[in-house]
Amino acid sequence: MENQHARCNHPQSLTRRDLLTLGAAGLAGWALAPYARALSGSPPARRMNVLFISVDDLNPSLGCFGNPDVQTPNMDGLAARGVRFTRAYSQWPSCLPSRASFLSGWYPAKTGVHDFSPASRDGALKDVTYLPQHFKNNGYYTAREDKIFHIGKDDPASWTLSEEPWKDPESGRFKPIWTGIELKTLGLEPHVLTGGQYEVKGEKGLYSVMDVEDDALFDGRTAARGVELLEQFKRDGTAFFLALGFRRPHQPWTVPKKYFDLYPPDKITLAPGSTPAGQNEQVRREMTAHYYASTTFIDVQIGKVIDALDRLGLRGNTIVVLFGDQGYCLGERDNHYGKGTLWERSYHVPLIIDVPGTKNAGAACGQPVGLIDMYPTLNALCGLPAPASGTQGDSLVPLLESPKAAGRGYTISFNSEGKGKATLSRTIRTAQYRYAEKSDGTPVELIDYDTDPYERNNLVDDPAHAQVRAGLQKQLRSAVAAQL
Ligand SMILES: [Ca+2]
Repeated sequence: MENQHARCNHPQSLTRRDLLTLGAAGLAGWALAPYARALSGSPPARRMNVLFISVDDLNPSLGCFGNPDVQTPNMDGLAARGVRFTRAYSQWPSCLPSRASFLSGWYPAKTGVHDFSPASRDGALKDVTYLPQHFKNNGYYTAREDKIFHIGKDDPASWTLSEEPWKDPESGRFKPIWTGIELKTLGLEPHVLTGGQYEVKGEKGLYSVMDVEDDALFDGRTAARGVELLEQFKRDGTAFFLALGFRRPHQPWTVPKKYFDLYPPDKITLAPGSTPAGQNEQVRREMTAHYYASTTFIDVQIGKVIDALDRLGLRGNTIVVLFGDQGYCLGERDNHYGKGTLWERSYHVPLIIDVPGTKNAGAACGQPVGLIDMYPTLNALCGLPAPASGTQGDSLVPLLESPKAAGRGYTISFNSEGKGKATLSRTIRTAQYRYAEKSDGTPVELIDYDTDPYERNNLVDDPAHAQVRAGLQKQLRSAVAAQL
């Protein structure tokens, strides 16, 4: 395990006994994995399945990404068997534009999806081949459980099977239900032990401490249904692309009591140097605790699905991809909560790719990558051709094979410049820096993450960094121009 420690950016997370146990078990099992050719550059000897796990608003506050306070043994175990990307970014810091981007393989500048309004085939997306659709076109059984495009937004052409976690008892049909009315729809309001509302800078919402089992809630249902489908795929010998869309830790933070009990607010570590002025420290502690409780709840659901993969003997020919659709701020900068900015914690996401038979189990890759890179990566791993509508990201296979390789060297992301405005601000992230500017070229900020992980010091007008700024500006503008 020494090599794993050497490769890990956050050694404290790998000292945990559960991770070591899982990692050792994974490595021992994999030495004999027969389907290890997916990384070789040639089509795999046997068709690889895909388990595509999307977790709403999941930031990298996970054990395996260096936060020892958060209990995520199942995601840590996945990371111990795969490669985790420690500088992965969404292409937009909110749900639908981010999802439209990674599902189409196009940057938001090309998708035209910049708010919640568009449907899956609006505008430029009319004839796009979405990622699951591409797998379906190539003979895969593609299945969706819950939030992949968005709640109430779907693309029927993408799926063999498309399911919500709730059926209308009168019509017997699936109906998409907003998270805010989950408890009412499921008749679970009497099971709220306690709860509360909060309103802080950037975010408002609520939490509910529940006296129910996991499966009573949508995410528990999604995991259970995922397990059923894996059993069906195994029984029928079906090549599958199974997409599970978990809703939490997106708020409201409604999870069973046992998860809240893991995180007493007075034990929470707040971001070092975060400014306490103007915000109640107790509220900040509680919000962080509730976010962590929701993260652990999801970790347990993911564990159920991954355990099923192992139990059914599907692990050896199933690629597992796990990611957050964008990040989530917990007051680290300017007391801001939620998402919607191009600040680091608003769009930095965990990304773990577990390819059976990899020689790099447990490795960390620190090269900047984007969710947009998932589509060409899965194509390459499964031996599929490029889709007719093309993809704008880059395959991560070279980084999966050599996590210390150079890679593209940057990731670019976009955000709206205001409600109703068509113009987009943009940012470029390298391993060390992030530079952002407005659509008219006005520089906004330059952060050096080697010395300033919490973005306290904007260097955009610092004469000593003028050359760095000019280089990043040129790189950003060239990359943006190439997409249009
Ligand atoms: Ca989201």
